[in-house]
This record gives sequence, C-alpha cells and structure tokens, in this order.
Amino acid sequence: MHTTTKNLVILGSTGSIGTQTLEVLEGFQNKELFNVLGMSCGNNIGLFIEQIKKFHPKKVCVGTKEGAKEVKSIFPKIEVLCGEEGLIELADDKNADIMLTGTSGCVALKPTLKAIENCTDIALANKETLVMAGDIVTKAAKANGVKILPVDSEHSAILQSSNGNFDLLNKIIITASGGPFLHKTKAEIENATCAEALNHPRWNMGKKITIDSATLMNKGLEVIEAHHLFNLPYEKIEVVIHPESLVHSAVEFKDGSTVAQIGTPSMHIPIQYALTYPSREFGIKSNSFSFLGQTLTFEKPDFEKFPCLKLAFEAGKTGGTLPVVLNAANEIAVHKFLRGEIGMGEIFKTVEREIERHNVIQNPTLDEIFEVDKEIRARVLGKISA
Ligand code: MN3
Repeated sequence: MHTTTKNLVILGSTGSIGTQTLEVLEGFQNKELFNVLGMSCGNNIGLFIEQIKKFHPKKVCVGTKEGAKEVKSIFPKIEVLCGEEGLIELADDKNADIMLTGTSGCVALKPTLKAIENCTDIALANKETLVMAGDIVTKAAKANGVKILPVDSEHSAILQSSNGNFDLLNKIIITASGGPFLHKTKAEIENATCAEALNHPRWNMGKKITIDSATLMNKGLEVIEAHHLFNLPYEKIEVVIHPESLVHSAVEFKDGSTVAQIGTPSMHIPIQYALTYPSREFGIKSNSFSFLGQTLTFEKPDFEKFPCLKLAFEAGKTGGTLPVVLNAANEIAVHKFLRGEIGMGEIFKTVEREIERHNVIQNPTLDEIFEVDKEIRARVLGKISA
C-alpha cells in the first residue's frame, strides 16, 4: 500500500495528551505514517530529552531559556527554540501537515493561528483555542482549507458518529459523567473539599480539568467548543448526564436517526482518529466493548446544582468576549480553590460576578481577547482592585 508520510508537530509532548500521542505513533505498524517534525515541552526536560532521542524532531521548543540551553548542549544539530515566541516559530513551518495542540492554557492560540496560515491541519486538544477565539480560528481555518480535528473524547465521538457530515445534523448530544458530586446536594457541593472534588469516578486527568468536571464547567467549555467545531447553534447542543461514561457522545441527523459512539474510556482512540482522519488507522486497539452485562443510564443535568454549566451556555450564546471572561475567571478561581483560598461554591460566584460586570465586545480582535483575558485574571487574583 502506498502511503505518504505526514509531518507532525506536537505542542506539549511531555503532557498527558502528548505522551499518549507518542504512544499512538509507536503503536502504528506502518512507521511511515508520521514523521515527528517538531515538538515542544514546558519544563519536563528529562522526559523531553528521551522523546527527542526516540523521535528525532528537526526543531524543538522549550519553555525556559535554561531548559533550551540544556537541550541544545545534548542535541547541537537540532534547532532549539524557546518560550512563547519559539512556539509560534515552531508552528510556522510550511512542511508541517498536522499540528497537535496538547498544551493547556491560552499559549496555544497564536501558534495555532500561525499553523492555520500555513495550511497545517490542527488536531485540537486544547480547550482555550476555541473557547477564547472560536470565531477567529474557525474563520481562518475555513479560508485556508484547514481541518480542525478534535482530540477531546466527546467531540471525537461526534466527528466519528457524523463522519464529518455536520450539515446533515439536527442536533448533537454531548454526554457528561456528572463527576463526583452528581447525587450530592447543592450545599454539599458548595462546601466540598479539594480531595472530594479531585476524586473523579471515571477519568484520571489533571487537577484543573478534574475540578472543572466536578462543577460541570468542563462540559460547559465543551459545549462552546462544539458550537464552533460543528457550526451548530446552542439550541442544537444538548448535554446529557451518563455516569457510566461508555457513550462518549451522539448525533441526531435531520432524518431523525441517532448515531452514538461507544467504547471503554481511552484517549488513544480520539488521538489516532484525529491524526489519521478520515481513514481509521490504528496502532493501539482499545479493550472491546460488550453490550452484555451493561446498564447504561442517562439523566438531565441539574442546572441548579451545577450553575456553571448554565453560565457557560449563556456566555456562549452571547458570544463576543464573554466566553473569554468565563474561561479566565474560572481558571483563576479553580487555582484559588486548589490552593485552599476559596470554597467550591465560590468558583461559580466568582465567574458569575465577572460575567455580570463585563462589557461584552462583539467580534473582538485577537489583541482585545488577550487584553480581556489578562484583565479578568488579574482581578480574580486580586492584583487589581475589584
Ligand atoms: Mn472531554
């Protein structure tokens, strides 16, 4: 079989998605499918050096100057870039066919736009990109004929179920496990401790996203992402609680037929599907799913108990800079909760307060988006006065 090798750039290769992406690449029987052209890491230099030895990228980017020096001393022939500017340079490569964005936070936004300019497809594993600048990113992608392929399990499920026929969809159904507080009272949730919130029943993830799963803000951010990815109004996006986390999401076509994607939870499938779409190459096969002995349950999300989800829908519908406010205020509030500075209930109150006082800018420029993001973060941190 004839295959052309795709040049891949990985932002955040030492993170959870990055390491699993490299596992997927190692698993492919056909080693010609992908060539790792570039990789970046924040500060896990030890692991990064091991990865460079295995995957031989031409260009890398390291978060700190000291780290970049260390990498350069070991690999003098590799181009070693540094910091946020370096990340944009790493993405600025006409030879790149696809870039996977596994970094968290807004640092991926400018590199993603640079890659799109170069007609590089995006395997998107970063929430902030579409939540903060969904209109700008999708417009640029459309203008350049670039595919944005989701790596998040729910959005991947929708891509898999629809096979990319978004125009034929009547609505999408995004499933949510409901997190550790699904059947707790409102008061119990508001007074929950950090340890309770971090004890997620289904997925083992980073701390920030685990707290977001406990408040359902994570689902809210995914709703905003879905709106941009699949070009659907918010009225056509439904969230359903599904504690077993086996149905990863579903689509309803205009003819009324519903297709869902089902499987044991694994990030390898969304990663390899995004990398090889529309074909279905695989290196790692997940455990088979059996319908026998399973009880699948579904329920309506309780907006009273999980007001962050409602807030996200509202911020998404209003659009403009409001999702930027939602995301920034939430992120800082979650970090304050993780440090024990505020209670769980304060996360929602903080985000709500920032949303209420914000003067929305419609069709913001990238600079305006970053300005709003910075201002909200500073105020929630208490660095500028309320
Ligand atoms: Mn998800």
